[in-house]
Amino acid sequence: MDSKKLAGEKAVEFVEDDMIVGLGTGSTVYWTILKLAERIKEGLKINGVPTSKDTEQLAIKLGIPLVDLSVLSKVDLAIDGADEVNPNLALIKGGGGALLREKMIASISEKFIIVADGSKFVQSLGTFPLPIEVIPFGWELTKKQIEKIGPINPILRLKNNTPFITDNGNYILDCYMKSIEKPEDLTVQLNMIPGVVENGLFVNMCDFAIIAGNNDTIEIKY
Ligand code: ABF
Repeated sequence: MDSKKLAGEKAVEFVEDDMIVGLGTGSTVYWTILKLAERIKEGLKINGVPTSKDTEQLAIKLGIPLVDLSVLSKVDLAIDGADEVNPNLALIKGGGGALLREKMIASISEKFIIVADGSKFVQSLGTFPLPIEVIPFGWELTKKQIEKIGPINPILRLKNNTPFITDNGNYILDCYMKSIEKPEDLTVQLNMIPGVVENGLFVNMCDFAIIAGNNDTIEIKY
């Protein structure tokens, strides 16, 4: 079986009746959402909170009941993908551009589960470019401020030769580094820069990661 499908579907085993479930974004959690919809048809009672407009549309299409984040103070369980996962379960997320809503929902979730195929599990973060969401106003200045932190090499993300716009109307700077030695320090440094809305480092947030390997194997990393 496709390893994204295997990891994505496995996460549904942790969903229970009456939970508020954070619905992540991306091609792995897509399988989680499909499976959840199946379970709902069989009688599972949950409400979902989508982390992006794409996920919201998918959930509506599949008949998953949704609840607005504004009326919540917590989420029971959030399930999401990642671009990189290290052995401490620090993550790079945001390759799909949804990192801000993903982080907002993960931050109020009692449990946060990552689903990924084995290629995402790395010894050290940073091979995947770190996405940073910035406000369009003065983004060039924000980029210069980010560059002062060190050799981070932020590049404006483009789509069809124009800036990629997030669901929140912001831009993304993708940062090319060799490796990120201290993700907890870097996330604080980045978020202190005015103009930075959020960065794609998720540190001390993930409770466990469901990693699917070849030959239909699954490993749960705590
Ligand atoms: C989202 O989807 C992101 O934070 C991440 O960029 C991506 C995960 O990749 P995939 O599509 O491979 O699941 O969760």
